[in-house]
Amino acid sequence: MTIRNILTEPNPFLRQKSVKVENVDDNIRSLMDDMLDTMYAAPGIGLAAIQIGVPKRVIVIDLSRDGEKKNPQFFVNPEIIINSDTKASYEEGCLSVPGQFAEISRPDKCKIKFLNYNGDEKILETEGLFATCIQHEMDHLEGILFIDYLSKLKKSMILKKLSKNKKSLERIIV
Ligand code: GNR
Ligand code: NI
Repeated sequence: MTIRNILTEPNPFLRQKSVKVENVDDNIRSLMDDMLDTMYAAPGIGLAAIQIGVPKRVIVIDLSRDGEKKNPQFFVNPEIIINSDTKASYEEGCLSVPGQFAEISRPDKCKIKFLNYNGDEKILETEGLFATCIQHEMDHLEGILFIDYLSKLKKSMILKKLSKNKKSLERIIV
């Protein structure tokens, strides 16, 4: 179990499409363990493998609150079966877009099919924050970030801030 470095925008890696996992083996389970540690350390409620530089269709999510029992959930090759027509909007953030938040509207319920930690096929109906989070993570598998849903102006303002922060960080490190 290792805490890995999280890639941040702008980084062309984050725009890559992740590939399907052929077999949920010990290598994939080890990746999921590292992702969970990385997500808890950040801290965040979800993480896609591409965020630690691995372009595979793997997601971890834990929506348990502080002080509650941890509830890690693993999703390999997730597919949306049905999205609701009704939308809900949540203030989203992303570990790959640090310090930036915006209201994003998405279907408020979605039914997904995926493989779990053991490679068993599961179907799950999600709503509320869970539905938002799984859709946010599934976007990462396609190289999409929540800022892509914003107006050109808002998006460019965020990207400008991120580049500025990255440059000042580099100055501190160098
Ligand atoms: O930690 C996270 N919080 C969050 C809040 C609202 C909507 C989505 C998220 S996911 C984010 C972690 C992350 O970047 N996952 O890719
Ligand atoms: Ni994210």
